[in-house]
Amino acid sequence: MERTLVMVKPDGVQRGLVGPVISRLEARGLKLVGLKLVRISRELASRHYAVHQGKPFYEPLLAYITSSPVVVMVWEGSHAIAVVRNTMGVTRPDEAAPGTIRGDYALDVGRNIVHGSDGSETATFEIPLFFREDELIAWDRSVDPWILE
Ligand code: IDP
Ligand code: MG
Repeated sequence: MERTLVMVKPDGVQRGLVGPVISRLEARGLKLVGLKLVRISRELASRHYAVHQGKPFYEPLLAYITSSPVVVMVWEGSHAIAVVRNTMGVTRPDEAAPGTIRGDYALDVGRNIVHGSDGSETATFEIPLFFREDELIAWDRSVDPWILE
C-alpha cells in the first residue's frame, strides 16, 4: 500500500472543485486517510516547493499557493502515487488528456488545480509537512475486497 499527498490548490477551492477532485479519487478506489483545509504560510510553501527554488516560476508559484486556502489530503491504495498522477494529468493543462482533472478543469500551468506527490520519496517528505501521524486514520473499508484482489 502507498500513501500520497494530494492538494486542491487555491484555484480549485475558489472554483468549487474540491468535490469533483475527491469524487474522482474515491471512485477510482483510493481510500482517504487524512483531510484538512489549510492556509499555507510562505514558510511552509517554501519547504513544500524547495525543489523549485531558483526556477523562473518559483516566486509566482509561492504567491499562488499562499493566496487562498487549500485542501490537503492523504490517499492510500496500491500504486496510489502513480494512480493519482495519472488521474491528475500532466503538469501543463494544455497538454493534459481529456478525462484527467487538469485536462477537464484547467487551462494554465500556473493555475492547474491539483498537486500530487511525484514519487515515494516525495510522498514521504510531503505528507509530514501537512499532517501529524495521529491525523492520519487507518480504517477498514467494507468494499475493499471488491476493489483490491
Ligand atoms: P507537478 O505539480 O505536476 O508535479 P512540477 O513540475 O512539480 O509539476 O511543478 C510544480 C508546480 O509549479 C506546477 O504544478 C505548477 O503549478 C507550477 N509550475 C510548474 N512549471 C511552471 C511553469 O513553467 N510556469 C508556471 N508555473 C509552473
Ligand atoms: Mg511536482
